[in-house]
Amino acid sequence: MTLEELSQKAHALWRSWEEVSANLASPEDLESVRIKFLGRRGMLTQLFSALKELPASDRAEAGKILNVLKERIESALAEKRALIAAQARLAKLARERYDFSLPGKWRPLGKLHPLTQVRLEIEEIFLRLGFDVASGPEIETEYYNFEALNIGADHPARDEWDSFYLGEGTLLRTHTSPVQIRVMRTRRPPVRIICPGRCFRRDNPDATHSPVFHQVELLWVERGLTFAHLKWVIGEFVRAFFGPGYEMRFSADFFPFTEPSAQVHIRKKGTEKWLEIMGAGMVHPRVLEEVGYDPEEVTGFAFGLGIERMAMLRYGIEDIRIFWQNDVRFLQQF
Ligand code: FA5
Repeated sequence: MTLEELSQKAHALWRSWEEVSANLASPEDLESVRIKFLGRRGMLTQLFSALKELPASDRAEAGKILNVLKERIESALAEKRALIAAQARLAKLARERYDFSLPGKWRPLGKLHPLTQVRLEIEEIFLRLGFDVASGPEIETEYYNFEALNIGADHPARDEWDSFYLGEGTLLRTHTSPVQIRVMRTRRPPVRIICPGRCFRRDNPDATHSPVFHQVELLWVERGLTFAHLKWVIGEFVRAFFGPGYEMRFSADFFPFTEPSAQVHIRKKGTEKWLEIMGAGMVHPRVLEEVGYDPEEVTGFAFGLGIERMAMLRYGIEDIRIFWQNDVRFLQQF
C-alpha cells in the first residue's frame, strides 16, 4: 500500500463515519458504531495495521493522518454521546412534568379525643392560677377512697353496688378525692393542686352516666382560706372555660368530707336552665386532722367536677355514651 492509497482510505473512512453518525439516536447505536470504527477489529484499527505495509519513510506521515482521524472520530463520538444524553434527560423531564393544579394526597391527621382536649384546657386554666397537677392510683384502698374522707362504713356509697371491689379492702376509685389525702399526707400547707383522672362506679349506663368517667379534683389548703376564696376560684374557672356569658349559682349539698358543701350550677345568661357542674366545699376538719394538719391553723376547700359533663356542655352533646364509641365521624368534629 502507498501513502496515497492509505490517505484515500482514510478519507473514505471519514465519509462513511459522517454518513453513519448522522443517524445515531441511542447509546446502543453509539456503542456499535464505536466498535465498528475504533474496536479491536474496527475499520480504523485495520488501517493502523496496514501502516507496516508502507515504505518506512512514509509511515510517520501516514501515522499522523490516522491519528488525526482517530481523534476526530473520538471527539465526534463524545459530542454525540453528550447530545444523546441531553436529549434523553429532556424527554424524561417532559414525561415527568408535574401538574401543580392537581389535588394533593390527603392523609388523615389524628386528633386528641375531645375529653383529652377538655382535660388539657382545664389543666391549663388552673396551672395559670398557680395549681400543680397531681395524680393518684386508679386502684385504691377503702381507707383512701372512703375512710380518710370521713365516709363511714354505713355510708350508702360504701355499698357493693356503687363500687367495683377488687378484693379485700381494694376497689377501683369512685372519685378523685382520695388524691387529696395522698397529697396532703406528703406535703405541708400551703397545698394547691388539681388532679384529673379516671373514676369507676357501678352506675347503669344512660345518657348522663357511664361506669367509667373522668373527674378533676381541686384542693387548696392554706392559712385563712374561706368560702369566698372558693367562690372566686370557681368563678375564674367558669369565666375562663365557658366565657363571660355565663352565671353561676351555689346551693347547699352534702359530702362527708366537706363542710359546708355546695353544688355549683351554671347557666347561660338569658336562658332558663341551670346545669350542675361540680360538687364543692370547705375541707372537713376531720379530714385535715386525719392527714396531720391542724384545722385551727389552716383551712381548705375542694371541688370535683366531671370532665364528660364539661365536654357535653361545651359541645352541646346530649349522650355521654358517644365519647366511648370511638366513632370516627363523631371524633373528627373536634
Ligand atoms: C364526688 O365525686 C365528690 N368527690 C366531688 C367533691 C370533691 C365534692 C371535692 C366536694 C369536694 P359526685 O358524686 O357528685 O361528687 O361526682 C362529681 C361529678 O362527677 C358529677 O357532678 C358528675 O359530673 C361526675 N359523675 C359522677 N358519676 C358519674 C357517672 N357515672 N358518669 C359520668 N359522670 C359522673
